[in-house]
Amino acid sequence: MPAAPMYGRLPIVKMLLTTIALTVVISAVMVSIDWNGQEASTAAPKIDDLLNVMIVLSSFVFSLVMVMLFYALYKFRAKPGDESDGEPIHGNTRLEIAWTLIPTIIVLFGAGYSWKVLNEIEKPNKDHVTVDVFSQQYAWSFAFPGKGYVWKEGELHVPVDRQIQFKMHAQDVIHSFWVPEWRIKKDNVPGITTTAIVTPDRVGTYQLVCTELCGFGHATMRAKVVVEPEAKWKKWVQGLTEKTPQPLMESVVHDAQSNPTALGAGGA
Ligand SMILES: [Cu+2]
Repeated sequence: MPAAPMYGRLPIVKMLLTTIALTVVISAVMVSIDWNGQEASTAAPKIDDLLNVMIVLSSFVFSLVMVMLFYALYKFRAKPGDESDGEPIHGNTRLEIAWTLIPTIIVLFGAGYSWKVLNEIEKPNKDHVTVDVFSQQYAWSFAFPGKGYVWKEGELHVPVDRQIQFKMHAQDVIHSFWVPEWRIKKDNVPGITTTAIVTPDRVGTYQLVCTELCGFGHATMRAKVVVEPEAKWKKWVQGLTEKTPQPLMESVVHDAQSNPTALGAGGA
């Protein structure tokens, strides 16, 4: 190693083993924590796996930095009575190559893996149900275009094990659609249609949360979500009598005109 002679050779093997041991301990603790709660869509386990892999990689980087930091603090500490300045060090080519190459590999791996997961979870299915989502300060409402645009405010029902394509229409400011158990989050942007693709795979009652700070009432901008067997869902939709109000229908038409090919699932 072309460092100044006083530093001698670094105990690379020992440092690496310590780093790996620390990575194992930190990863075990961090992965054992249930960060995201119940999984209730086909996307959820894939997203949680991705998160766990990123936690392990982050634990490795953190451990490596900590081991090198504490080694340097201990090994190169000033001797008692030493008032001199530290030696000027020019650089270390091998170290610089390592700290460029390792993060590059980790980031590229993360990007590739995320791309793969995103492709899988956003793959459109021909046999899907379309639901229009309307967001405005501070309420959610829903329309079912396949069922004559019947409309419901504050409560969303969807069939289990069917792909749902949510077409989002913000009426005023940017809101964001999030059902934590489904994991998927999608911005609702005034003037364009954004799409979220979700396949709920667990029957139950959940909560839709606005996850974009949208004004004073943001924290209360919630809606009830019910995932139920398809026959039950069909009955619920048939029971809806209200048609989508005109201003909301206009936003559907307007969004489609200003954005003729609705943004794909990969959009905003
Ligand atoms: Cu909102």
